[in-house]
Amino acid sequence: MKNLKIAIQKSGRLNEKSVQLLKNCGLDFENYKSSLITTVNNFNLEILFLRDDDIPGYVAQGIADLGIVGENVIDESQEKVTYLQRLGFGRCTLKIGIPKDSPIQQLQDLQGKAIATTYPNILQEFLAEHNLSAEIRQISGSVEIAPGLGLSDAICDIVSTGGTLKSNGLKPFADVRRSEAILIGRDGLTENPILCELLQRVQSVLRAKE
Ligand code: PRT
Ligand code: ZN
Repeated sequence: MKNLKIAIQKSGRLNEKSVQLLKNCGLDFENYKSSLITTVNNFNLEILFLRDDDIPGYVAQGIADLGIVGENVIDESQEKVTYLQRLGFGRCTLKIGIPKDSPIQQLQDLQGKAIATTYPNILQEFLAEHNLSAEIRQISGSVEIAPGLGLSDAICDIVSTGGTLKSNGLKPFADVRRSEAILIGRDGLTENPILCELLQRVQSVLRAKE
């Protein structure tokens, strides 16, 4: 039977738990840091190690059959993929943050303001849902320093402990969306027997953790 390919994050916050989940499923593979693809010795699966941002696109195009990635990244990519299983790790919330001494008090106060983010699509959707228009300043990282530099009135970024907001003189203002790691698949894969076996193993690993 033809191997399936699963894309996981190469390095970063989801890498270790993604690798651990696959190992807990009984999959035997070498986790070489330098190789971008590895074959599982005892299962019809190959593992691709990618930047998380590339995973939804690879899966949507069918270059990978499966992927493990944060919901925030899936949403922002606007790629069409199938949610197969919520994985319960990588939990975080995309939030709007404002300076501690900001005059902004309610959502309406964001009208016409500048908001810095690496998530322009999700932010745009959130603003539209609330009938707001704001200037979205898309930057590629270190979003939390933007207000202090005068680049924006607010930010929209991932928060987990809130420590980064705090240490940059910001406070959480509104929740935009929650996120956790998700096992996704390309469309039309659901009947595949290799996937069915893998999904059963993933679900029993998750159940054992409850
Ligand atoms: O290199 P690559 O592109 O693959 O990785 P990346 O740098 O884009 O992502 P990475 O590894 O930082 O995060 C991968 C995924 O983990 C994210 O897409 C989220 O789904 C999830 N996740 C969970 C987080 C966090 N928690 C998190 N705290 N992603 C980012 N952060 C950052 C956030 O951007 C902010 O700078 O941590 C900071 C805030 O953390 P606190 O604890 O100070 O609030
Ligand atoms: Zn990324």
